[in-house]
Amino acid sequence: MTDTSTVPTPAAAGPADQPSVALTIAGSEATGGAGAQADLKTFQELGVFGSLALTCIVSFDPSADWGHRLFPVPQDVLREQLEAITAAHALDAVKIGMLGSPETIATTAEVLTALAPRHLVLDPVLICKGQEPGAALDTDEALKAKILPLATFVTPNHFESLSLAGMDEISTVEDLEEAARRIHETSGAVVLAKGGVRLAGPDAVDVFYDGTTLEVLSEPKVGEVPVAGAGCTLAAAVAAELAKGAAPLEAARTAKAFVSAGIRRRITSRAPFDSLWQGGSAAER
Ligand code: PXL
Repeated sequence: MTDTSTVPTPAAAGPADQPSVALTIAGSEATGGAGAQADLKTFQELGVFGSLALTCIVSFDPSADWGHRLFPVPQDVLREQLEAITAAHALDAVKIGMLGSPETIATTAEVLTALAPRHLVLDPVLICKGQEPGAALDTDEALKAKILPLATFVTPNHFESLSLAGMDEISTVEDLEEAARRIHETSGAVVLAKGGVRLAGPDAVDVFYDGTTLEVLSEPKVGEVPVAGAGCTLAAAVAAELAKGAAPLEAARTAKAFVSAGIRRRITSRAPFDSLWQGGSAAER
């Protein structure tokens, strides 16, 4: 028999030792590159306890140019998930990814209005490849009308910035700064507008604007092709950092570095796109 009398008893884990808790309201992307899978992996890597309310299930179609097949989660099932999560946890931050339909947006907006989380990070996923354009337009309008006003932090990509800022072109850093200003003015949220690989030049440039501070965040581009999961991971990393108590600009900087490492360590697959790896940052340490 092993003598355990000399083994110190570990201190009981008290509330002070607990990780911060974040929720993502997002869709599943089955291959694991984007969506809820990316969000939960990001929360875990950044030391935050993650919970998930699933909105839809996306299965790419390998025989149709990897277009999206989207199966929505029924509204009562989404509502039940949110009921369970909010009953169990005091949430330090909420991240919103793909909602996918005006109905899901309405349900989510209703629950979040009542919850009023301190940090609500919105990745305004406007267009999903393979979605019927008419339906996508309705979804975009609903997102702008019902979710954007609730957001405290929003992370639009190039296409989403054009739409949210009402601009025809964003081709320079100055354009992206203008977009960030406009989106802040209409939403009141802190904005991290992503240039990604869409702006010419050697660097992937994002613009942070909180109504006072305007900062251009820059990291060397890793290739010129977008990597799956970068947008989801960036917003999830911002939410994780805010949940831990970081200031918004600090959260944006940490998230950008986390995404850049994940892109450097991306994985290839038989799909025609690479996927960010959330373990990249830890692997480079
Ligand atoms: O990257 C945007 C995104 C978000 N959420 C889900 C997705 C995708 C893109 O494929 O499938 C579920």
